[in-house]
Amino acid sequence: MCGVIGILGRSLVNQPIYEGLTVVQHRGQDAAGIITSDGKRVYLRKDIGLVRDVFRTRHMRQLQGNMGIGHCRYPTAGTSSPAEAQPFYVNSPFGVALGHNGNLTNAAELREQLFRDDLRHLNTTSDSEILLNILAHELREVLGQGRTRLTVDDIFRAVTKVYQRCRGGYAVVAMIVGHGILAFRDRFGIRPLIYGQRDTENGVETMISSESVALDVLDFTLVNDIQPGEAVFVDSKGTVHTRQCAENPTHAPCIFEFVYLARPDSIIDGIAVHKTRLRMGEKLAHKLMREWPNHDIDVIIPIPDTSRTSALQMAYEMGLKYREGFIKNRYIGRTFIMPGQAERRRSVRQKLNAIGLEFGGKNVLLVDDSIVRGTTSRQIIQMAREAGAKKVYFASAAPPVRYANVYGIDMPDADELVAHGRSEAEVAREIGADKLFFQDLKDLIDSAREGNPSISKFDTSCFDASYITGDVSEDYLIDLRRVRSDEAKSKASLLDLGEVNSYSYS
Ligand code: PIN
Repeated sequence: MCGVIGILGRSLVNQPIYEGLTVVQHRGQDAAGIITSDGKRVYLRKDIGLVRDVFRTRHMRQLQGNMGIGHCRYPTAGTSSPAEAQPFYVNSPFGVALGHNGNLTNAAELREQLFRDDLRHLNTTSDSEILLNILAHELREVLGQGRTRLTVDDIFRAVTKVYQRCRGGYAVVAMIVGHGILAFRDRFGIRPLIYGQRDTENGVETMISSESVALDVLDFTLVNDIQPGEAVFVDSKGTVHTRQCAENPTHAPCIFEFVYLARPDSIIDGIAVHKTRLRMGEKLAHKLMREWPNHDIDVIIPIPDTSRTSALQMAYEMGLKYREGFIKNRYIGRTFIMPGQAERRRSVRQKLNAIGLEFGGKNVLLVDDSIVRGTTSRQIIQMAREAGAKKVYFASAAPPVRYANVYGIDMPDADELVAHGRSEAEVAREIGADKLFFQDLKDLIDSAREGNPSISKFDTSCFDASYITGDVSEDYLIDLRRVRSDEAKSKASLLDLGEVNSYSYS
């Protein structure tokens, strides 16, 4: 997953883009980049690392101009190297830069097309480079011969072509030098994208962001979510143009944003993430009480951080004590987004420590937002036992994650998911829980939908294998496995040591 920011301002945008990126940093901590333009030149800084480490004062000084886009990245496909950091830039037509969050499901076919038909060479494994080159190609096509400026119509026609060619889940910010900032979101609206405005003494500024929380923090007022298949273009004078550019747009946002990815203080497609997590806790509590009316749970303990909201509401509904029993070392990265099983295993112990007196002699219900690989869950249950718990029960605020995600979440391959091919009882055994409760998928969907009843569908593919784009074949998943396995990633990063990227065409 990744975070994107775009700003068309009335003064330098380097600082607000930087600040916006720090707010969406939870979406990707592997690499960061900002590209700005003063209408004549572009200025780009990107590298591996956290936003605060990638940008130094000397870089910020060079990022001149009133428009720009920024990106923070975790590699969902491809490798981790400076060359794969976003935004990407091509110099024709005009100079176009692009960053995105998501994953293309027809990337292989598009690569071939770009090389054979559009005569464009790609030099990385990133889908962003594909999207950028397709956008640039289509902008060139709509422009035709002899014209030297794009009209708003041209830009929207080019986006229409991009939608016709690119399948999958993607939320894109782009900058067309001398023209403005462009943002668009796949026709299912799988990945989130939102925009807002603020007044300054020099006029109105517009900001695009993966999540509304960045608008809040930078004092922008939310205008709207970019609708599935919609494109928003902010011209260099600051006027906002919007148009529906896709055929048959259907809204099916990714439900995992609400489970774990998004910050709780964000509102996505009109749904407050925090409230969704409260409702998830409420519904899970009711399920547990239905299935186990005479439970002997003494205390509910969240596994920090995301699960706290649901765990608190569970405790409230069940009339039980809620206690913080695990203390997190906040100076360590999130387990979910650290490549490599060995590192993952080591990091859990460094990351969490149990407060013995909350566990001693008690039957505890541990609550987490989800169970993915099950490795952390297993170790945490073990920690609870070592801290003296009598019985360790476990509740997952999400249903069992059983299938790969192909729309931009760095979910492991299905074989690495503990619930893949296993019943709930088998998962309980695998992770060592005395009892295990999963959220029902219907309850998860209702938890989100109650926030905006006009959304009738969500992408729930990692729970039920129903891939909303309808083009995910077994062959595609096998190919994905090859790219995503930990082994593939570690091999790729070895190849990248020289920071040289190449892509060969058969
Ligand atoms: C962790 C959020 N959350 C914790 C991510 C662990 C699955 N894992 C998904 C649970 S935090 S495992 O709140 O951001 O710290 O099933 O793969 O072991």
